[in-house]
Amino acid sequence: MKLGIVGLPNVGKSTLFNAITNAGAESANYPFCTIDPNVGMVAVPDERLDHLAEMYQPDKKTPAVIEFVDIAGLVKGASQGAGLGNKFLANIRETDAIVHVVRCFDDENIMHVVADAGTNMPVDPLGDIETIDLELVMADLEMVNRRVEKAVKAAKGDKKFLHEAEVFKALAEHLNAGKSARTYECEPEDMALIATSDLLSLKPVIYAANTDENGFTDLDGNSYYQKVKALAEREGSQVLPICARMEQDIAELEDEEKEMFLEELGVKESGLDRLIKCSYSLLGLISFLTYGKDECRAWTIRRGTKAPQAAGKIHTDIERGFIRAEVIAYEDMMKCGGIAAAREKGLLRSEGKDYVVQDGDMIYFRFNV
Ligand SMILES: Nc1nc2c(ncn2[C@@H]2O[C@H](COP(=O)(O)OP(=O)(O)O)[C@@H](O)[C@H]2O)c(=O)[nH]1
Ligand SMILES: [Mg+2]
Repeated sequence: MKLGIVGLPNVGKSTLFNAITNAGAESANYPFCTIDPNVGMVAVPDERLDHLAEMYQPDKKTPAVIEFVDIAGLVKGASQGAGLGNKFLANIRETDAIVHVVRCFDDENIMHVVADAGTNMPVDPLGDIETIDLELVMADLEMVNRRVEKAVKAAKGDKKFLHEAEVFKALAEHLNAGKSARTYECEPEDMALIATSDLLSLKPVIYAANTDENGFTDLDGNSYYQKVKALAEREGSQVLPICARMEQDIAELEDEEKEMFLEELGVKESGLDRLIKCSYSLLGLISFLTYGKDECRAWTIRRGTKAPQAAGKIHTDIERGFIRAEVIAYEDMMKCGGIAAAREKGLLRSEGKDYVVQDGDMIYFRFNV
């Protein structure tokens, strides 16, 4: 799973990205790393996994991970090739969702750049969002127009392509009005067809409103943040206040120091942890857990995945030779105070190949190959 961090220059993308990769580097037992300077992996925080690891003291504890990409180079005109233009857009195309960092802080020492690098503009979160969105929409429009042309041509040989041409023509009109594919409304079958086209403006978005320390402690009084929040509500997107600079500091702390620091701030989780969790659920992802002396691990699946396919995440042999899944819900295990106690109460279930795996299921797969 891959998330692209996008936004105008100087809004705090790299600061946030550095916080993410720093946090990753600290976690033991997993090759978190900066894969290349712009790609980093981070563990999905999961108290359930932490607790299982405390119970089992396994040789290895492996969290679920998400990949983040710091995508630089987007300015006004990128879809026409300004900045890093097309290279940047290609990078976004490869992601599953977008974290759109929006500048919600004042600082006269840091230029607010919209188009060309030499001009400082007043801070304007909604204007920034519109600028970025419009570039994505313009890039999409070009793609959709090409798709219409192709479908029209194909329809000459086979009438079934007429419908496809109509669907994309209607979408092109929507984009042409400067609106994101995300907000386009149509029949589910048509949307499924549109979804095959890998559009940038169709990707789910989280707005990360980057405030400064003061703005972060008084969000109600932070008019920049309030504007972004209202916009996110209107378009049904997620919004998360974050102070990238502070996150960078937090990410450098040891676990214990981190807890103390957060306590002082009066928050339970760092903004980064919230961002990761929010991204995870935005993508429709859940985790199931495997446990034992050698390894405790969280595995990522899409909501709705059935037991054999979940097993296939561990190994294709387990999917192929799937017999059954022995499942305890983590919550049940906790209520009983342990696995043995949960089993005695009959809470360890034997599930077959049609079982839809739930978030927090602790699973032992029986298989035969
Ligand atoms: N005052 C202030 N400066 C910030 C904040 N977040 C980032 N910056 C600064 O803004 C500048 C640009 O940040 P950077 O992360 O490189 O932006 P990018 O171009 O979006 O990657 C850097 O000097 C950061 O230290 C913040 O919350 N408050
Ligand atoms: Mg940067």
